Amino acid sequence: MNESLFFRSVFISDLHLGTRDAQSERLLEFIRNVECENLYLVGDIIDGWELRRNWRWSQAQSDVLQKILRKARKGTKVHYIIGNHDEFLRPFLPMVMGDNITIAHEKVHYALNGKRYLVVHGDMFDAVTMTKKWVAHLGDRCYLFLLRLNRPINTVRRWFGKYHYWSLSKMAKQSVKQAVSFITDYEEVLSSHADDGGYDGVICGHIHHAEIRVINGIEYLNCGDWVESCSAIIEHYDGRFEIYEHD
Ligand SMILES: [Mn+2]
Repeated sequence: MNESLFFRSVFISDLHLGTRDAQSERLLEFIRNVECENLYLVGDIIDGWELRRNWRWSQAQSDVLQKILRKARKGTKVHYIIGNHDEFLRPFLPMVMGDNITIAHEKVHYALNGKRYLVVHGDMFDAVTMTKKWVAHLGDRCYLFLLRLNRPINTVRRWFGKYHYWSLSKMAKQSVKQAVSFITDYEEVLSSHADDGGYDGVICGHIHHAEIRVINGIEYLNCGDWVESCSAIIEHYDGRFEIYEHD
């Protein structure tokens, strides 16, 4: 990718700079070739958790920051929204750095399509989603246990003349499946939060799963990440939103 790409807005999240997993080279390639009016950094940009444990900061990671600052100097509005891994910035918010850089908990994006989007990392809904995740783990262990119970249960059933095989574990699996739908829960919780705030949609990150879909009339857009998938949400000049995947 050598030619410049022009977008109205670019949304990226979960860069996790400061970790060895950060795809800084590929990110650098993307940032270098992209031109936009708005650059949203949707949380977990600098991984303060990891830096505290194990300092890993490469030249490419510095270059990423330098390229972002350079964009701001040349007129791109840079909106840094903090996530859970960059919560060390929390005491200083909201923060304005010069004309074009702001750091905040959340932002409102006024899109070309006339709609209003809440831009937020999304970690504050962990309490809700994590509880379900815990239930899911519990469910998984229960499932194995139930699987072992299947045979004795059916033996007992046969004693009572019921020959049709009935699977307790199969029934349990249905409910585990629901509990495991962590991503779906997350997506639903975030879009209903945006709905409550009167927004048309939400643009977020956090779960490293890029997505654009409509949930109960609310547009849900997730930037994905730059650790594994190297994806972004882009707003075109014709008002369309799209998932960008860096190859
Ligand atoms: Mn996060």
